[in-house]
Amino acid sequence: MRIVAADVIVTSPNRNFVTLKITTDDGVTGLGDATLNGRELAVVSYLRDHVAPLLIGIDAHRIEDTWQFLYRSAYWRRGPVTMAAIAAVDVALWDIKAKVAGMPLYQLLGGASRTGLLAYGHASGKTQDELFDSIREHQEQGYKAIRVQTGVPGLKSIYGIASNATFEANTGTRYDHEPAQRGARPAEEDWDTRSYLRHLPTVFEAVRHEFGPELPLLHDGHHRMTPIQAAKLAKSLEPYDLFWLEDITPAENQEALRLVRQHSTTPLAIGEIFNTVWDYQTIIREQLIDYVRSAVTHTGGISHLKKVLEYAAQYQIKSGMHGPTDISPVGMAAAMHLGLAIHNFGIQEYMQHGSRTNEVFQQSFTFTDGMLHPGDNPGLGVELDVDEAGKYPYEQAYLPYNRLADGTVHDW
Ligand code: KDG
Ligand code: MG
Repeated sequence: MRIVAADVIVTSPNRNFVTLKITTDDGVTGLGDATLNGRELAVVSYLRDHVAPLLIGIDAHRIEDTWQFLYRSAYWRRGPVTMAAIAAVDVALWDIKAKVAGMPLYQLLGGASRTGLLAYGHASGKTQDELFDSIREHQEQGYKAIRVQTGVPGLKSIYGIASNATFEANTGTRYDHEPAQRGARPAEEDWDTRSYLRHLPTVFEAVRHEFGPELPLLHDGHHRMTPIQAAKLAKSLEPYDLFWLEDITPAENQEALRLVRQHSTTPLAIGEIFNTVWDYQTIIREQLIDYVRSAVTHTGGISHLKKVLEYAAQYQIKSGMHGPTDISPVGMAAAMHLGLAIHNFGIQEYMQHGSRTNEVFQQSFTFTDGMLHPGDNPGLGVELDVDEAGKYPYEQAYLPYNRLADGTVHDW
């Protein structure tokens, strides 16, 4: 079964997505997500100009060999662009193999280890009232675990707070459709770590008081603290029993988490911007984290992320795969098949895509009573409507960034 075509499809229904579609000589097609938020076209070029021509004629069943060929023959290893491109090829080939086998992909990964995947959604509010409303709204949608992000007094706009969210009247869904705002330049936000560190514990105290001790609560620090500030934050949130505290320091410095561990038992999650097992070497071996945040889309696909998660499993570290709206439905389905099959699944992030995205990508995965399931269609269970995708050309969009009061550019 030889590959005869590898097409890169860019579409922007509610936001930009890059999808690789591989076709074999017997007409089977497979999809892979290659969306790199804010840098989408770099991956498009990598795939179109350098990878697609190499795929023609390859045996589509040789997934591991194709992975190793793309990773090693390039000479230039790792990095988000390379690993997103390899991920798209890998996932598309798994999709094809599972379709040919007539099975949902999770069956080829070892079969189901559970009946469904616990998902968490994003609640947020500038004020306490808005935050409480948002938590209730998520509970009404079925979410059994909730990420809490809050405004900070004195700061005008903060990433991940509801001003970015859009309410879709036709579906009744609120979704964060463009944290990467469309436009020629990134939006500028403000930041003050000391105010944030003072304010956040008061918010979690109020949330626990209102919603009780059972509800799993998560929080994302978006890489903004120094190691000692991160340690202080983890310690101050300990009484509120978080499910996890995410990205408390910039990800490059793995050793930073040693200091945090010395001061707190708050569980830690990191890795949404990591792309290989090497990025996890210290923090897995030294047990400095509790959850691996990598997405299939950004970590070399199912083949590589499965290896990372098997390594993590030896240290009782679980998965917490990245699942914002910039992971396409193809990438989300891949995460669900992998999450259903592995033993050390922890939780899956799930923000809901907008209705135009759902028309472009027809999906068989389900979200019921707070649990995700990839469905039982052969393959990934996602198909791309190419005509529908063609209605929405690429639009330049960037994630916002932040500056301190004196104008200094701060960590993401
Ligand atoms: O593309 C980056 C965003 O998706 C990211 O900022 C979202 O931090 C995020 C999360 O945890 O979903
Ligand atoms: Mg995050």
